[in-house]
Amino acid sequence: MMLASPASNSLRRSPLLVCILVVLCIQSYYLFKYNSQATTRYVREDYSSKGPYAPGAGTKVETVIVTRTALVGPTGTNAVLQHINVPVRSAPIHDIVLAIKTGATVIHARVPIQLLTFVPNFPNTLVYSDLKSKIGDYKVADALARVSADEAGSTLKYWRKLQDVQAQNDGLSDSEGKMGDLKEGWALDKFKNVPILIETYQKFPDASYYLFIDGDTSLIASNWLPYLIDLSRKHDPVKSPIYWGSMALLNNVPFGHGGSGYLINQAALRKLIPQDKLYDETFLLDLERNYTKLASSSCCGDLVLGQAMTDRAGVTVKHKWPWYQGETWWSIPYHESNFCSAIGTLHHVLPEDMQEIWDFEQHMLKKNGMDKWRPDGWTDEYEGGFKQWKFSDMPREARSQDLKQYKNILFRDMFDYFIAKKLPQEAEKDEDGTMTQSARRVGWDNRSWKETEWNKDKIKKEGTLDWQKDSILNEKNCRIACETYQKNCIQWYYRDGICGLSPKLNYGRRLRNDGTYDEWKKLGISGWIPDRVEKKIGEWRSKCPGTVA
Ligand SMILES: *[C@@H]1O[C@H](CO)[C@@H](O)[C@H](O)[C@H]1NC(C)=O
Ligand SMILES: CC(=O)N[C@H]1CO[C@H](CO)[C@@H](O)[C@@H]1O
Repeated sequence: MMLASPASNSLRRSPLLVCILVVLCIQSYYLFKYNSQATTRYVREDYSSKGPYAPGAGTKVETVIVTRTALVGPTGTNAVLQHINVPVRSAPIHDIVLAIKTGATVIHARVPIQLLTFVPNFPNTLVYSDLKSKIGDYKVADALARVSADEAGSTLKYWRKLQDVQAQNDGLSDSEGKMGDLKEGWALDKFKNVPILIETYQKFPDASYYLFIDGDTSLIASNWLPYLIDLSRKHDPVKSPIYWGSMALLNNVPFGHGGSGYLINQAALRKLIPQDKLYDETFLLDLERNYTKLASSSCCGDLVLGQAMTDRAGVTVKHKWPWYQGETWWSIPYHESNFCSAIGTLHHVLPEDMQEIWDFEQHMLKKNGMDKWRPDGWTDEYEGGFKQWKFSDMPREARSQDLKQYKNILFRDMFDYFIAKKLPQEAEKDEDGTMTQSARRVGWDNRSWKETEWNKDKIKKEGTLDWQKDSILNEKNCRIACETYQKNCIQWYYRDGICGLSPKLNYGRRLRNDGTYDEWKKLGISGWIPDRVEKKIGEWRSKCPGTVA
């Protein structure tokens, strides 16, 4: 007797059904196979071995195909690893080399998010740390590899320690991602800037521009192409030297602040390192030794670089704030002086801020209708980097294009996107029930103290007025100082004996404390005067281009 299920019975009876099932099986096999390969494919240059500018590389670009495999569930659904949205990317800029400086103890906390957000817009990017390593497919160079030990002195102890730790698996980071002693890491940092400059120039001697930033610097990537086109029209990058940044001054040495980023063009680099000396190791060693020696008795590497540019190249940094600036969205003092300006760089950017800034850029590109913008004369070959878009030799169309049509992303936009809705809006009652003009936040630092800070020492100065003396006594007096005695004050901050008053708008952030309300109060209270804030923002906004007053 044969036991047969109804299904196998019907199968036997219907060869057509069998046939259909077999076809379906084969089809789903191929579907599965196809889906598990190459859902997303992208091509990028292997800049770290031989960039398109490297000697001998010619115009041929070495490429690495990165294939990302999607996980395919048994039902054929792509479960994870898919891009949720196709990112909006502005044009990649190949003719600028981006050099990121970081350190082994912070690299994993900072650099990966840079690589995932704005870095792909700068295909020729080099990452420098104090320990050779990799992040994904990106090579990380050791910026100290060429530093002269006899000039650097005892600080290099820590560098050797890092290498021992790496070699012996001695715990560069613990399971919570905390790493080493930051202070020691900082001591090495000042030796890096000049060697990074030398190596970056050697790797890409034909680039028009070199932009140097830190691991906690963010760029508004899309603003950079129109910026560099405009700059190149005014100053030929191979003939007219440029060293631009946010100028700082220490011991009378002017220099571009490192975290804010500084831009150097080829003409300026040639003045520091003549072209015929580019591979002259004796010359380069001499140069490096001179500035390593200077670094060992100096505070910071960006200052040493400023000194080298001034002394040897005869090029002094030009102050180009706020395009280059040292704050992030919540620490920027928004004011008439920056509100309508385009943003080039942001600094002290926490990893989570970096993601938000990237989201903000994508939002603005779409909002401004600039997501598909390309300069006149741009072709697919430039897009892929197969043909070099040289700023020193741009297509004629780009030279005469009206760039005023381009809508840059402004500080105003950042204020609107991040802050406008978050600011406390409602003026509050005082402890004794009287209405005040201020909205407050307890345990919050809005950084008003960065503008005018009244404290115990400052009120001792001759000519201090009574309201200024009183302002440091308590929160109420500080608030009244802002509301009543300073017409241009729009926000205040009070903490034990410190009263900060500011005519600029700063959002700030929560102060860290796990304690009680009273302890929060000790940490500080921030107040804004909503009516004045609204009025001021309105005034600043009316001055932005395209704004009807
Ligand atoms: C290094 O310093 C020495 C002594 O001041 C100077 O003669 C030499 O030209 C410098 N070399 C470079 C490459 O800066
Ligand atoms: C987080 C932060 O920036 N805190 C600052 C608060 O204000 C005091 C001065 O009043 C600064 O010393 C802190 O650094």
